Parts: sequence; structure tokens; C-alpha cells
Amino acid sequence: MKTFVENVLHARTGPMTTELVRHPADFGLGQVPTRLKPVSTTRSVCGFCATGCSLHIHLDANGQAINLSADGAYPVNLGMACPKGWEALTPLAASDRVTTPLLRNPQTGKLEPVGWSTALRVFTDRLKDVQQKHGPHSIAYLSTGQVPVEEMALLGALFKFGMGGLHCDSNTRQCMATAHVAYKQAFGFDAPPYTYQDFEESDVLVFVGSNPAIAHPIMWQRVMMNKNSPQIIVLDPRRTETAMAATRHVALRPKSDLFLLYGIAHVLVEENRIRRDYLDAHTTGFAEFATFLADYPPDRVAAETGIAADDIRQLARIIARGRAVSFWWTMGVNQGHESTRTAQAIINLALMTGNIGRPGTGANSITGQCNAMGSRLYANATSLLGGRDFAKPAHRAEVARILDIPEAHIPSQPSKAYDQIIDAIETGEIKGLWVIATNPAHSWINQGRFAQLREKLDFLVVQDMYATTETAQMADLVLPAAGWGEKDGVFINSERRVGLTRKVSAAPGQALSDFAIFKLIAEAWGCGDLFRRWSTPAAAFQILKDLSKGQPCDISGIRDHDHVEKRGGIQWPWTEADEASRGAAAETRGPTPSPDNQRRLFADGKFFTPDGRARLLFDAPRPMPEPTDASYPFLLNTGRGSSAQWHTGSRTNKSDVLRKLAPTALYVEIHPADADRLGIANNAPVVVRSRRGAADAFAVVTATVQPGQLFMPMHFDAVNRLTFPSFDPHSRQPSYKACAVTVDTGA
Ligand SMILES: Nc1nc2c(c(=O)[nH]1)N[C@H]1C(S)=C(S)[C@@H](COP(=O)(O)OP(=O)(O)OC[C@H]3O[C@@H](n4cnc5c(=O)[nH]c(N)nc54)[C@H](O)[C@@H]3O)O[C@H]1N2
Ligand SMILES: Nc1nc2c(c(=O)[nH]1)N[C@H]1C(S)=C(S)[C@@H](COP(=O)(O)OP(=O)(O)OC[C@H]3O[C@@H](n4cnc5c(=O)[nH]c(N)nc54)[C@H](O)[C@@H]3O)O[C@H]1N2
Ligand code: SF4
Ligand SMILES: [Mo]
Repeated sequence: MKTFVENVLHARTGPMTTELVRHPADFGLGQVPTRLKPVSTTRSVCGFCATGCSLHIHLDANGQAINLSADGAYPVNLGMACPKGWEALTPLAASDRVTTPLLRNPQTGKLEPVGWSTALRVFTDRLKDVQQKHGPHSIAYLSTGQVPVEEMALLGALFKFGMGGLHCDSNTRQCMATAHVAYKQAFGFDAPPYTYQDFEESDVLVFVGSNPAIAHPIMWQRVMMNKNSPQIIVLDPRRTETAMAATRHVALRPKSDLFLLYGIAHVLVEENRIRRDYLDAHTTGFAEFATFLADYPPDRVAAETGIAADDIRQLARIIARGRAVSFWWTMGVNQGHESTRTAQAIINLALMTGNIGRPGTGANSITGQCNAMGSRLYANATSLLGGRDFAKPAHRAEVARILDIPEAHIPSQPSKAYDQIIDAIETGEIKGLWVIATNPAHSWINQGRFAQLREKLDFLVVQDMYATTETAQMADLVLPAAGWGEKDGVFINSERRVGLTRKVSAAPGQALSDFAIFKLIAEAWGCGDLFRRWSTPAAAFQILKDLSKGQPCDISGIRDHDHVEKRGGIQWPWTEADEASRGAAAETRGPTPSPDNQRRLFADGKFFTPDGRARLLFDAPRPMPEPTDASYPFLLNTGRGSSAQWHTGSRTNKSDVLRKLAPTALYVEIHPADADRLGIANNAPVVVRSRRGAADAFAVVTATVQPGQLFMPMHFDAVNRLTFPSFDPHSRQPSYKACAVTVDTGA
């Protein structure tokens, strides 16, 4: 048997085996130090990715976590965890945790420790001053999909209903905005229809722009557990770990997905392989779509995508013949200049073939961060709390009543999107910025511009676990935050499961939970009274329930935090009526699939649109915003590099174990033919340049990328010096995966 390390390293070149996640002790993970013996065990959902695995956390006599293991009785992970999960406690003890508020001293230019009372006074004085000089909407915040729902809902409510702000957004714009808009337009609500059991029940799985072997390892394990010998089709320009393990890798040209998906739909119509009865009964727009598809015959699509016409026909036939076909998409779709229509082209295929609402089917967006789904429903940025509409007076009245606040406090327009907030900083319209649990100075597209904007801001506050992040280093004020494991609340995972995350460790020094920080700010601002009902995360959870009532995401049947834990997480919707009729039967917690712990949407063919029908939406493909040319002849793709690295590395870089499992420096994957031609040897230092900046890297010469294409992992900050800021017009999500660059040896 391979050791744990071998298996993890193998994960960069092939599928991970179950041993990887079952025998972490081979590598010293999850072992109890002999000095310390746990006296009790509790459970908490992991705070990295949106898989939402449950972990057993072993505690000492003081209720402090000593170590952890994977939870075998949870219907998500069935006793497995990936390396990040096993190492989840390590970042809490990092030496660079920020333990007091820090204020920049104008004389020395340095961040210096101050007490909370000073920090709160500076926060309110400076932001109120900005509002006084430049208007109430001249302050903004950027937040996250990585804190509990209770915290993000309180933040959104505090900022808009208490502080008089309007413009806020979060890193879910970089990540899930496309899926959100695509579902909303097509299904009438942001409603991913699936449950993880579908990974095991399909006989055909189609992954589009998705690399779960690296980015969602435990979901991938569920695919590997599928007993139907499924066909696994991967649409990705790169030969990823997932593509290598698939039965068929479709290496299409970057950003040609819309052509390919329309080509497949064309063949389905031409060969009459569609479910006419389903389309007639449950959808609108098919007649127009079918007419539109006439322009996408396989020959034309082959020329656009680089996929042979016969292969396109075969793909259509595999999908048509499948008994239960599921479609899965992630950032290769969401991060594109025409991403919303691409996601909807996937949805259209599922509708046309009747692959929705049955076990093993669905048009399924895989979510990124642990609580991006919570952010989509409760961030109060694009949508009003609970998935409502700021523009609708009835929705505003309802929220005002539930929260017991004056209706006049609720704005009637949504926030500017992330890129529009950045633009407004440039034009001087926004002067004060508050950044919570995200690191945009590393992760934002075309990062050089973000750095310049610092000069335009009168005041920048960063609320983070560490003062060492690229963004915190730019701040005027840093607020020290507790992290995952140091506070209570719920996350909502990819399959709509509400899961509980618990405080199992004391935050260091004066660091406070984001929830406590928001409460203190409300008091300091003078609007604390509006939020008196939000006394604790547990109390806030009751407000979330009230906000969900009558919405598609109704969770009013969940009693409280303990109920969530006891049931092994609860997928939305779970109404009071569900609880009354099926609650007692659903009480058992365990991995065995049951109708109560594996629920999917749309079994009845009824969608959340006013007429109950799903909409088929489409548009002609548009050219790539920054194509390659003679000066910048390579197309740069970016994304996740290893299962041991999380985003900007602020947490995962703190673990010796995780650092050993990942490359230590920025690398660029280049095809052997290109490397040969340019005289670039494997491991040689190179410089990658775009019109916006340059990045030093070492070359990894590999045929996983196609000639003319490069890949760089997003975990190193230089990558976003290169990316080109273009956005999907519907979701305003950045297109991180396609910009024109050169590569040379720097000599
Ligand atoms: N280890 C680890 N896991 C993570 C994260 C992490 O940082 N580290 N982050 C989490 C988050 S927030 C997210 S959003 C997810 C992301 O999860 P994924 O989306 O699976 O990961 P990415 O590597 O960003 O992109 C997926 C694939 O899109 C492909 N792609 C690029 N351009 C195109 C294109 O034009 N068409 C198609 N079809 N494919 C294309 C890339 O080659 C890449 O293999 O991962 C989550 N899980
Ligand atoms: N080139 C390129 N760029 C990308 C992408 C890509 O594929 N390519 N992907 C994009 C995507 S999908 C995403 S999601 C973003 C992610 O980008 P970011 O959100 O910027 O990345 P993280 O490193 O996750 O940043 C989270 C921050 O929150 C802090 N933190 C963690 N927990 C807590 C907490 O409980 N409270 C507080 N206050 N702070 C906390 C961490 O220390 C860290 O600084 O990157 C995007 N950028
Ligand atoms: S797969 Fe995701 S949720 Fe599960 S242990 Fe790994 S990072 Fe955590
Ligand atoms: Mo993401």
C-alpha cells in the first residue's frame, strides 16, 4: 500500500485513492500527542471548501481542541477528509496571528497595537467622517464566503440598515456569482438541485471546467465510489488530475465551451434525442432555442473548439443514452467572459434530456468556499436577506417586519458589484473600504490596479486572522478576528446542507469572532439597538429561520444549532411542515442515504419561476476579450494547484505538513514543444509577462497543457499581476482563466 505522502503526491498526477483520506496517521496527521489525551469529542464542519465535511474534534478537559479525525457518520464525507481538513487546527496556532487591533502610526508609518476601545472609536470616526464629506454611500465593504451565515447576515444588515451604507460585495463574486445568476434566471431562484448521493448514482457524469480531484477531493471520492462503472467526461483545456482519471477527456480550446455545448444540443435536436414531453410540460423557450441551434452544426463547432465533429456527435449520443446523467461545473465555467450563458447552456442540456429531479442527474454547480452558499442567500449585497429582491416593496416590508426595523432603512437598489466598487474607488466616489475575511490584494484580478487604489482611499480597515496578508499590510486599521474553530455558526455546503461549525479553541489574545466585532461596531456606531435580537449566533440563527420562511430556501423546520448537528446537517428546504410530518423519522444520523438526508430539488418538474417552468436561455458566443497575438502569443490559464493549498495561503501556508505537500514557489506549466522551441528546460527560472505586469516562476514542462497555453496556480500572489480584467455582463464575475502572455528565460 502507498503511504499517505505518496498518495498525496500522486494526487498531482492521478486520482487519489481512498487510502489517502483513510490513513492520514502515516504522515503524522490526526495523531494524539502522547502528552495530551482527549477527554471528549465534538463535531464541526470543516472551514475550507464547500464540500462541507464533518470533523470529530477531540478536546481536553478545558474544552480546547487537541486534534481531530474525520466523522464517519456524516452523509457528506463518510469518514474521509482531505489534507486541509486534517490540518484545520494548525493555522489557529500560527505565530503571526493578530492578537490586538493594530493602527497605523502616521509618524512611523507602522501598524502598532491599540486597545479595542481606540480601534472602535477610530473605525466609527473615520468612516463617519468619510460619509459626512462624500455622502453615505462613499463607504463600502468586501467580504467573504468563509464565515458562518449568522456573521455574514449580521454584517449585511448592520452595514445597510444601521450604518447607512449601500455598496458591498464579497469574494463570492470572484467565485459563484455566475452560478447564482444562471440559476436565478433559469430556475427562478439560486437553487443547485443536487445531493452528493448523485455522484454515486449517475451512469454518466460530465464535468465542465472542474477539477474535483484537486479542488473537491472528497466529492471526487464519492465519484470513485460510484458502482455503475460510470462514464466520466471532463471538458477542460488542461489534462488535469480529474481528466486523467476520466473515461474521456475533451480538451477543448479555452473559452470555447459555449460553442461545444451548443454543438451537442444541435446534435440532440437533429437526431431527435430530446425529451419533448419534459420540455413541453416544464420549460419555456425551447422553440426559440432549437431555431438558434441551427447555426451550430458539428462542423462549425469543430472549427471553433478543436474537437472533431464526430466526437461532438458521440458526446451527444452518450448523454442521450445515459440512464442518469449529471452535469457538474466549477470555475472553468463561472470565471469566463460569457459565463452565465455557458452555465445556462449546461442547464439547457439537462432540461432537454430530462436529466433533472431524478437520482443521479442535474445541472449542478459545485460551490467553492465553505459558506459561499450562505453568502448567496444572506450576504444582503445583490439580493436582500433570504434570497429576496431589494427592488420589490413587498420584500422590503417583509424584511423590515421580521427584523423589526424601520422600512426606510432598507435601500431599494442593490449594491454595486465588486469591479464597480473598485471603479468607484478609482473615480473617488468611494473613499472608505472595510475588508473582512478576504485578501483582494492577492486574489483580485489585475491586482496592480488594486494596489494603486490604496492611494485613493481615505481609510482602509482589514478584519482578518493575520496581519501578514497582502491586504492587511496596506491597512490603516487591522481588526483581529477569530477564525474557524474559534466560534459557532452554520455553513451551507454545495448540496444546500446547513452544517454546524463549533468553537473548539479560544481565539488568541484580544481577537474576537467576527460576530462579536460586528456587535461592538453596532454599539460604537450608535445603532446597537436595531440589532438587539442578534445577541448570539444561536439567536441570530432564529432570525435566519424567520427570514427564510416562505422562500425556496425555507429552513424554518430546523429547531436550532443542536438540531443541525444531531441530524448530520439538514438540506434546505426544511419547512415547519416537513419537520412536523417527517421530523421524527429523520432524527437518525448516519451516512446511509435516506430520503431525508439526501434530498434533491425539482422532482415534480416545478421550478421557482412565476409560471413554474424552467427557462432555456442562450446567446451567441462572443470573442475572448484578450486573445493571443504576435506580441503575447500564449494564453494563460490559472486555478487550483494542489489539494494542500488554499487560495492566498494565509491559512494553509502555516502548516508544515501542507507546505511539504505543495510546490514551494510559483511555477508555470508549459508544453514540451513550446519549451523546446524557446529553450526552456524543466525547472528553469522563467518570466511570464502580460500587458499589465510580470511574474517570476519556474518552468514545469508537461503535456498537461496544450501547445500555446500556460497554467499557473493562483496560490502565489504574482499570478494576478498578469490577469486581464474582463467580466461576464450578467454576473460581473471576473474571467480569471484567459489572458495573453509571453514567457521567456528572462535572460
Ligand atoms: N485545494 C484547494 N481546493 C479548493 C480551493 C483551493 O484554493 N485549494 N478553492 C475552493 C474554491 S473557492 C473554488 S471556487 C473551487 C474551484 O474549483 P475548480 O473550479 O475545480 O478549480 P480551478 O482550478 O479554479 O478551475 C477548474 C478548471 O477549469 C479549467 N478551465 C480553464 N479555462 C477553461 C475553459 O475555458 N473551459 C473549461 N471547460 N475549463 C477551463 C482549468 O484548466 C481548471 O482545471 O475550489 C475550492 N477548493
Ligand atoms: N488568478 C486567479 N485568481 C483567483 C482565482 C483563480 O482561479 N485564479 N479564484 C478566485 C476565487 S474562486 C476565490 S474564492 C478567491 C479567493 O480569494 P480570497 O478570499 O482573497 O482568498 P483567501 O486566502 O481565502 O482569503 C481569506 C482571508 O480571510 C482570512 N480569514 C479566514 N477565516 C477568517 C475568519 O473567520 N474571519 C476573518 N475576519 N478572516 C478570516 C484569511 O486569513 C485570509 O486572509 O480568489 C479568486 N482569485
Ligand atoms: S474536502 Fe473540503 S470540506 Fe472536506 S476536509 Fe477537504 S477542505 Fe475540508
Ligand atoms: Mo472560489
